[in-house]
Amino acid sequence: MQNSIADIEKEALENIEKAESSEALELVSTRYLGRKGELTGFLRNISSLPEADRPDAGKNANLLKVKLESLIQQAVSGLEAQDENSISGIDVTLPGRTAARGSLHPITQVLNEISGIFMRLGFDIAEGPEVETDYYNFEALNIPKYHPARDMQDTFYVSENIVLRTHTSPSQPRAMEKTDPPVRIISAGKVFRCDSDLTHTPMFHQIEGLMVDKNISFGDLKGILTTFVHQFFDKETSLRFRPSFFPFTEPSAEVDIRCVMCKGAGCRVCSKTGWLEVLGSGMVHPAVFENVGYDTDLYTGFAFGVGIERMAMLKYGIDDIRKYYENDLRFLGQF
Ligand code: 2NM
Repeated sequence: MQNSIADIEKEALENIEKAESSEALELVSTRYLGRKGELTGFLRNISSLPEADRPDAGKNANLLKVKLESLIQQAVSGLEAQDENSISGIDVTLPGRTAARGSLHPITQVLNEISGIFMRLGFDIAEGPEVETDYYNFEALNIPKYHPARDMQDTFYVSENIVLRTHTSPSQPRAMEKTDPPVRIISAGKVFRCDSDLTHTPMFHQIEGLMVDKNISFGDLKGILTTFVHQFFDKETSLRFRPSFFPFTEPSAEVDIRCVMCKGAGCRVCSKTGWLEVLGSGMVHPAVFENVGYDTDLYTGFAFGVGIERMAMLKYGIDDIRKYYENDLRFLGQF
C-alpha cells in the first residue's frame, strides 16, 4: 500500500533535519523528489485513487513538493554558511562574550583626582605607615595626653605606644624631620577611628596638605583651598572660612562651601543652612615646628585635611557612606 502524503511529509522532514552534509541532503532530495522518488511516485499514481480524492491529493502533493524543495535548499545554504565560518566546530559568527570591564573604586578615583589637583599646584606626595606610633600620631602634632582623641573610645590601640593612625597628619612631621623648608606635600590614605554608625565607618580616607616656607600666610591658605574647591567642584562654588580649633593649628578654620545640591537655597543635604563643611585647616602651630626642629622665627605654614568619602558623596550624590564598603558591583561600576 502506498504511504499517505502526511506520512511522506513527516518522514521527509525528519530526514532533512537529520542530514548533516549537502551529500546527505542530495540523497534526501533524490529519495522524495527524484524521478523514482516517493513523492514523484505518489503524484504519478494519483489516477489510481478514488475519483473524489484526486483533486485534494494532487494539490497537497504539489504543495509538499514545493515545500520540500525549499526546505532542502535552505538546509544546503545553512550548511554552506557553517562551513565557511567554522573552525574546528567553533561558530565564529556567534556574538562574543565580552569580558567585564573593571573600574577604580569611587574613593580611589576621587583620591586620585584630588591628589592630581594638588600635584599640579606643586605639592609632592608624602607617605607614612597606617600602623603608627603614639608619638607621630599625637605627640608630634601637639595633641596632649588628656585629649579625647587619645581615648580608647576613639583610637584603635595596637599596644600602649602603637595605634592605627587616626588621621594622615603623622606623615607630615615624618616628612618635615627629613627635609628643611620649603615644604609642599600632601599625604593621603586610610585612617581608622573606633566609630561605627550611619555616618561613620571605622576605616575611611583622608587627604591632608602642608605648605611651609618663609612668609606663608593665611592668604596663601585661602588661595590654595579656593583654587582646589573651584577645580574639584566648579568656579561658581563660593567658600566660607569659619574659626575653629585643632591642636596642631593656630589659628584654625573650618571651610564651608555653598551647598552643591541646592546652591544655597537650603535642602536636606545641608540641613537647610545652604552651606556644607568640607575641610579643616589652619596655620601650623609653632609647637609642631619645634617638634621637628624648624626655626619658628623663620618659617610659617598652613595645613588642611579633607575627608574623601564626603567629597565623593557630594560630587556623585551618594547618600549612604556604607555603600562604599558593600562591594556591590552594580553600585561601584557606576562611577
Ligand atoms: C586638618 C586640619 C587642620 C594638619 C596639620 C598638620 C601638621 F602636620 F602640619 F601639623 N597636618 N595636617 C591639619 C590641620 C589637618 O585636618 C582636618
